[in-house]
Amino acid sequence: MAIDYAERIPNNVSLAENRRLQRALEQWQPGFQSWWAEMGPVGFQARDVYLRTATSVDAQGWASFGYVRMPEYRWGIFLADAVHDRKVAFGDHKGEPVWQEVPGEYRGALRRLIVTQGDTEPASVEQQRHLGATSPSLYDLRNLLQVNVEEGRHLWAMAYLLHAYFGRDGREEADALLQRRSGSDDNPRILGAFNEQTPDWLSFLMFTFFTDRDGKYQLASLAESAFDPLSRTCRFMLTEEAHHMFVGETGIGRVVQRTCELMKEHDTDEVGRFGGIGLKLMQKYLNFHYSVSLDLFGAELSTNAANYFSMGLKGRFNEESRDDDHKLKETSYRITQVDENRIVQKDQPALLALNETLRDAYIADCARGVSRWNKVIKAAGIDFELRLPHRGFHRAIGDCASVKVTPEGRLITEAEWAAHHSHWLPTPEERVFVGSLMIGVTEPGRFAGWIAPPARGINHQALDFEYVKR
Ligand code: BYC
Repeated sequence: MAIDYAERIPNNVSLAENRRLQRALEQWQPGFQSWWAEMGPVGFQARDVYLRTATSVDAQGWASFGYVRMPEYRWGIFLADAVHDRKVAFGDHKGEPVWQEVPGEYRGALRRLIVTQGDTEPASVEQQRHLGATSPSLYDLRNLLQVNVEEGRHLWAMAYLLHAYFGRDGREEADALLQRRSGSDDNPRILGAFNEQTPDWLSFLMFTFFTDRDGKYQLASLAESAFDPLSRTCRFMLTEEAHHMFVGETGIGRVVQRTCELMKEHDTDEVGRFGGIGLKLMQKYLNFHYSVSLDLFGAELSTNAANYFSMGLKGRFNEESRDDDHKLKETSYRITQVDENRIVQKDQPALLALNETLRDAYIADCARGVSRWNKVIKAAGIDFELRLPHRGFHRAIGDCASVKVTPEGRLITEAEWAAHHSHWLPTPEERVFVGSLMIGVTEPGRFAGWIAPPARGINHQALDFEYVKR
C-alpha cells in the first residue's frame, strides 16, 4: 500500500478512518517536533540533506531518495503488510490466531516492552546530537542524519502503538517518551547503554555496529509477537535498521583500513602521531561498546523474559525456523554463570534463559563483523586481530555484574581490576585524543585523515556528491 504524503501524518494504517486516534496523534506531533528542535541534531536543520524516506513498505522500492530539510522529514506510521492467516508461533497460545487487540491480562507486560523499545529511539538521537559538527565527510554526515531521522520514525512507530492500543495510559507513556533525557540524573532513559555518551565518531560507529545490532535482535524477537500490530511494526523497522548497522560495520572497517595504511606508510603501530587511531585503541573502544551492548539483553536468567515468551509477546530470534516445541517447558539451555567465584557453564531451564539465548545469537553476529575487519588487517599484512572480549567483561547487568572479569575471561579481584582496567577500556586521555582528531570536513569528496573513504556512495551517487547542501 502506498503512503499518502499529503496527509499530516503519513501512514499506511488508514488513520483517516479513525478520527479519535488521528486527533490524539496530531496532538502528540507538536510535542515530537519540539523535542526534535530541542534534542535533535545540533545544526544542519535548515540544510537540504540527501535522505531516504519510506514511501511504501514493499520489499523493493520502499525508499525514495531526495533532498529534505530534517524538520520537514515525513515521519510517519508504516506497518509491514499483514501475513494472511498468521498464527501464534510460540508460548502458551501457540497455534491460535494472532491478536489484533491487546489481551487485557497482558496489557501491562506488553506496554512495558513497547515503552522500553520506544525509549531507546529518541535516546540515541539525543546521544548523537553533537556529532554533526565533527563529521569526517559529507557522506558520513548524511548517514548520521539519516540514522537520526529514522530513529525519530521508530519513535513514531512505538508512539502509534501506545496511542492506538493502550488508551489513556498509552498516551501518557507516549508523552513520557518525549520527556526522559539520555544521561539525565532526574529523568534518564530506561536502559543503561542509552545513558552513555556518544561524544566522538569512533563511538558513534561502534554504537551503530554494536548497539544498533541489539536493536536488530530485539526487534526481530518482537516481530515474532502474537500481537500482530507490534509484529508488523517491527518487521518494517528492521528494514530501516539494516542501514544503521551498515554505517557501523563499514565505518569501523574504514577506520581500520586507514590505520593500516598509516601503519605501513610510517612503519609504526603508533599512528596517533600521524592523525590515525591505533588498533589497540580501537580494541578498547570495541571492548566498551560491546560490553554495554551485552547488558541490553538483560540477566542470564529472567522470569520477565520467560513470561514474555509464554504469553506470546516476545519470541526468539528466527522463532519459526527453530526445530523444537516452541514452548520450552521441558528444555534446558547451557549458559555462563558465576558460581562461588568461578565462571562456569550450567544447564538451566531454557524458558528462563531466553535473554542469554538471544545474546548468543547476537554474539555470533558480532563475531562475523569483527572477522570482516580482521580480513582488512590481514590483507594489509599486519599481524593483529581485533577480538570480542569475554561476555563477562565489564558488565553492569547479569551474573557478572558482581565480579570483575578480564577480556580473556579470567575472574580477578577489585584491586587487579583497578590496576589494569585502563589497559582494556579507553582512558580519559585517550578519549580526549580521539576527540582531538574529530574535525569536521565539509568539502564534497574529502575525508578526514583518520578514516578511509567508503567503497561507494549512497544510492549510486558519487563520493563527491553534495550529500548535505551548504
Ligand atoms: N539497563 O529480568 P531482566 C534499539 C532491568 S535497542 C537498565 O533480565 P528483562 C536501538 C530490567 O528492566 C533494543 N535496566 O530484564 C539501538 C528489570 O527491571 P525490574 C531495545 C535493565 O526484562 C540503537 C531488571 O533489570 N529494545 O532498538 O528480561 C539505537 C531485571 O532484568 C537492563 C528492547 O530492549 C539494562 N540494560 O530484559 C536505537 C526490547 N537490563 O523488572 C535503538 C524490549 C535489564 O527489576 N525490552 N534491566 O524493574 C526487553 O525485552 C527487556 O526489557 C530487556 C530486559 C531485554 C531490555
